[in-house]
Amino acid sequence: NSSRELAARALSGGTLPGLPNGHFIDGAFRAGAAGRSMASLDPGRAEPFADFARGDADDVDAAVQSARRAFETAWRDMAAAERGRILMRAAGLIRQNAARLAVAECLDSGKPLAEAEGDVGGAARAFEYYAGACDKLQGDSFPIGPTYLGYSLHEPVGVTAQIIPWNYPISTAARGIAPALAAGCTVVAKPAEQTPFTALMLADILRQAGLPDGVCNVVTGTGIEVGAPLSAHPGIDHITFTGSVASGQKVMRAAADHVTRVVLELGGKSPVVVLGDCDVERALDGVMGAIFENAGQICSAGSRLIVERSLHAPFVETLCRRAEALSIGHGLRNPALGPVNSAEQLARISGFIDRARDRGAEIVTGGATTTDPETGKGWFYRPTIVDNREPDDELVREEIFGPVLTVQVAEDADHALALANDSQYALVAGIYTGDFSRAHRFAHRVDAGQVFINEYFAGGIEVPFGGNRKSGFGREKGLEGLLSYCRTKSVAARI
Ligand code: TXE
Repeated sequence: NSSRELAARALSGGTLPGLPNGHFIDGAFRAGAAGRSMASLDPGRAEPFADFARGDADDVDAAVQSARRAFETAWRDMAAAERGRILMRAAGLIRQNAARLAVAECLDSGKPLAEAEGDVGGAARAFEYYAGACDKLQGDSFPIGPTYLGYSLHEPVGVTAQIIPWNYPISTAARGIAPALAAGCTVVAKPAEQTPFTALMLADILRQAGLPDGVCNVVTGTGIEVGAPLSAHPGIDHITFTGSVASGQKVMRAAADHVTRVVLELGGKSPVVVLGDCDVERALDGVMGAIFENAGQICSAGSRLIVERSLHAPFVETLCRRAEALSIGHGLRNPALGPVNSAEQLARISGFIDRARDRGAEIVTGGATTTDPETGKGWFYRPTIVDNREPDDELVREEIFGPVLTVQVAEDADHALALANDSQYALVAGIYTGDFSRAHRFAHRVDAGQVFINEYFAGGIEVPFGGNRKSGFGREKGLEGLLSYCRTKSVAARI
């Protein structure tokens, strides 16, 4: 199919010709105020493949002003059905441009091509879902007596900032931009400096779909030079941030100065509980995907396996065999496991494992860096499993953000629940069991924003997503994600 052909060409040419270079402000690509640029690196080869604009506070300011103007003159008061038509056209254009978007995503992030294709499909779904929701944002009426009229309106909050990480660039952009636009808000998006291209391409697609100039702007550059001035800007009314706890805390502090609303989607250390009565094949597939998809660089990765003692030894042994059989290579060759995103991530993962080795950890498979077998290049880490970890071990407590699974042994379902809840994070949790009651008892008692039963990562744009504890707060996706971009105004009248 066309993305495979385009991938083959990008692989031999080392880049994808025609990638955008410039910020997208007020409906057009333009160089930054300071005219600087920086390079994006292909993680599969550890080499630069394209330049992009390196923005600063002046570019942020231009984008916020453009978004404010567009909010007041073009978007807030457009008929909701017309907003929906534009978003639906954008969904169609995302699908038409899926091959280019997937190859760009793959070069930028390193992820396997099939996963990038899945992310692009998910981005189109987000626009379809919220396109249909634009004209259903209805308020309430209130029973305050026969001589009164009381009702509420869902107004758009205004200009929103979207600060996006490098692990799911297009899907995180889409799941924030689509509901913001549907609610009648305008957008200034800042993709991660490691993965700037698909957000820019998405903004251009929205223009082609008929989005008025200035409604969706994208400023590229670093967290310090673009993200920080964006989150501190007095013209921003709402910030959606996805990234590390440390950067999320900085964003929240900056937002406090102007009492700006924030939604924070931070890290995770999510448990996958496997009980002795489960469908073992299903659980094996689920655990493999939970930790090795996107090389484990997923906020909701299932990085803590908690397995009942009766299953422990054979389950871990089969996992090891499967992990060792995963194909490794450049994302554009569509392996099972691609590189990690950066040299920094690779060093971080290696650091965790080297320290664990010094503590005498049982690294039952993996535990080493590697390279693309075809070229000897790239930032790769072997799929790694560390058995019999204690709850207070660094590997169990900290988000590693790589293909590293820890194993803890549970005596029974209650013990498994206690281990699952013993974390500073609470993003998602998974359970594999054949017992319906046990599954739902776990779902009620586990601390998580989303629970997966018998299929890890089940769900889609329809299902609210977000965390508790240090995983953040606020919910994206679903209708709750849409309401996050609205503020309620109630009206009471004596009649
Ligand atoms: O994240 P940052 P990093 C976790 C994961 C990873 C670690 C470090 O554990 O190993 O974070 O990754 C922008 N004001 N996650 O350092 O810095 C930045 O430019 C405003 C989990 O790359 O949080 C980028 O656009 N913005 C995670 C975005 O924040 C700032 C996804 C995320 O980068 C900023 C990524 C600032 N002061 C990493 N500093 C998840 N939840 O999925 C940086 N940024």
